[in-house]
Amino acid sequence: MAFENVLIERDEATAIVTINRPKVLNALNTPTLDELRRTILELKQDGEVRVVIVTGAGEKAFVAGADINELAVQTPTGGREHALAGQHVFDLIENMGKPVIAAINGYALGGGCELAMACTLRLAADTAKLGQPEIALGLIPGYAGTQRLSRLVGKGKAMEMILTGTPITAEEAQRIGLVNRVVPAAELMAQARALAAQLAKSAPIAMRYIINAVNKGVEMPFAEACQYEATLFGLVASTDDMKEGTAAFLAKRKPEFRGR
Ligand code: CO8
Repeated sequence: MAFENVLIERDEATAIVTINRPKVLNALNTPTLDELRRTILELKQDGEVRVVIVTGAGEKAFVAGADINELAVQTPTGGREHALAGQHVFDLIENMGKPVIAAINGYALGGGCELAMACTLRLAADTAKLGQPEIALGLIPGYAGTQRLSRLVGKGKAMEMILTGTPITAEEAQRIGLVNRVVPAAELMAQARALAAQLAKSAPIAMRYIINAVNKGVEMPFAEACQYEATLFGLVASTDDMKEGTAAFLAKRKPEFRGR
């Protein structure tokens, strides 16, 4: 697959997806969102790909938000459709069943912060800035930012970030749980690739169930979520990977998981 605004690179079992509109700080316009949607669907189906990294082209931005040129001329019905279309793409990322690492190499604002939050894990360069500045445009977040941010950092901090629109540093983002790790900017991609390579060695079906159990479980009552976890636990016990993992432990050797 070759796209204009989304680049895809393969590094063994890792796929690196780069949002590539550096002249506008990788702002997400409609064609870019659609390319991202098609990329995620393709990588989800690709059995060779076990982990995905999402990053932005250039050194300045991960993604500086939805494309404001499009927002400036949107209609009420168009705005709703646009928001739903973006939410759909981000849902695909959150639930693709493989770990998706956001390598946040600079500004992650508005739709960019929402994209990072849809990813499974977030690594930020120490130079990155994250925020939901929509309020300054007379807007509100539309790609599920009000929901994912409050789930990640709690209602109070989410309210503050969205109401003030003031971006926060990577360090502050780590402190409040918005990113998992902060690394020196020059090391960001190497560290993201190393984390991806580590995850790529894990049992793919178990990783899929973990992502599913956490994502679905946080939306359920606790007791129901535990039942759901137990069902997935039963299912994972049917895999060759479970047999391999436990046998390898007992034989004091490294497991080789095949995703079966
Ligand atoms: N959309 C379009 N163009 C952008 C965007 C954007 N989000 N961000 C930056 N650009 C463009 C600039 O216009 C500029 O273009 P040009 O060179 O032609 O003047 C170029 O990128 C470089 O940007 P700056 O010159 O502004 O760079 P600075 O280093 O001075 O500033 C900032 C960097 C602080 C990141 C600044 O560019 C900025 O504030 N950008 C906008 C950030 C923002 O408000 N993002 C939120 C957008 S709204 C959103 O994401 C809503 C998501 C949900 C939508 C739901 C569907 C309707």
